[in-house]
Amino acid sequence: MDCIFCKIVEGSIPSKKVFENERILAFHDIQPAAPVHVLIIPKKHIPTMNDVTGEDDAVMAEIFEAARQIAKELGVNESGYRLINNCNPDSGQIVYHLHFHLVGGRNLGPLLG
Ligand code: IU
Repeated sequence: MDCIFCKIVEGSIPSKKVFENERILAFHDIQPAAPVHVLIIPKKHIPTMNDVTGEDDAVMAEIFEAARQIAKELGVNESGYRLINNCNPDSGQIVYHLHFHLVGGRNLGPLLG
C-alpha cells in the first residue's frame, strides 16, 4: 500500500517519534505549524475519521490518552493546545491515514483564523 504514514509505522521512512506502543505512534510533524506539532496515528491503516468503526474504540481511546500524556510531556497541557483531525478534502486532509494534530506552544488564535 502506498501510504506514507504506513511507511513511517514500518520504519522504512524515518520520523522523530515522541510515543509508540503496539497500536499507536506519535511523531513530530515535518512542517510544524507551531512550536509543538505532533501527529498521533493508529498503526492500523484507517484512511479517514469516516472509516473509524466500533472495532477501533480501544485504539481511539489510546490516541486520546496519548494526547493528554504528550501534551504534558511537551509542556503545553496548562498553556493549551488543540487536537485536530482533518477529514476529506474540504478540511484540507492531505494524508489519507487517520491522524490527529496536537498543536500548541503559542497562542493559536481563533479556530478558523
Ligand atoms: P493533513 O491533516 O492531512 O492536512 O496533515 C498532514 C500532515 O502530515 C501535515 O501537517 C504534514 O506536514 C505532515 N506530514 C509529515 O509530518 N510527514 C510526511 O512525510 C508528510 C506529511 I507527506
